[in-house]
Amino acid sequence: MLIRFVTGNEGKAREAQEYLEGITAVTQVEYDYTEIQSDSLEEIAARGAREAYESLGDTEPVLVGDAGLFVEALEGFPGPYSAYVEETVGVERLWRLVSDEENRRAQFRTVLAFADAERTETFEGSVAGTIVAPRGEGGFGYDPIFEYNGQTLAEMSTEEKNAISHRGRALSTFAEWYGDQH
Ligand code: ITT
Repeated sequence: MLIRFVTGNEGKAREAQEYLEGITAVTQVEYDYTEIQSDSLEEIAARGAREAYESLGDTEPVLVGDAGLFVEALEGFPGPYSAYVEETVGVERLWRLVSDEENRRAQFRTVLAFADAERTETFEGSVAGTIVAPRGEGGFGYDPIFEYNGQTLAEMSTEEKNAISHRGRALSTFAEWYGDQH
């Protein structure tokens, strides 16, 4: 059995393999699927997975992931636009925008979409935290401004971050479902 993980990032395919050990093999495939404009990660990932499955030749199932940071006071912004906002607005300016707000709660969310010949299914993982002034040198993206239990994700070791990771939680939920099917 084999699942094709659609990503430009080899590390993500390796991480998926760790969660699916003993259930299925995972290979990385690069495919530039259409990212539809939507405020729903589920819809973006599901459409991407369906398109990838049909374009790559309908053999092994595919898995597509989409993630983002959802700030409560900003109605979920930057959400699905997180990569674009990181490149344009930047993390420091996003912090300044949120610093004026009383409610600084935010969630990181990952949605994984699975597609095969019969179905498209989505699986979610999330972690709740608080937006703070940037601290820490580790991690990537919004990690320096996302605080969980008194530490920003950029102040945590890789092991500490992985233990609470939204991506890891989505992968566990998927692995449990996929394991039950086989
Ligand atoms: P793919 O090749 O897998 O599509 P991507 O860069 O589109 O990678 P994601 O969908 O996983 O990445 O995440 C979108 C953006 O959300 C990413 O560029 C970061 O800005 C942010 N992000 C996601 N997960 C994060 C995390 O754990 N810590 C900090 N920022 C994160």
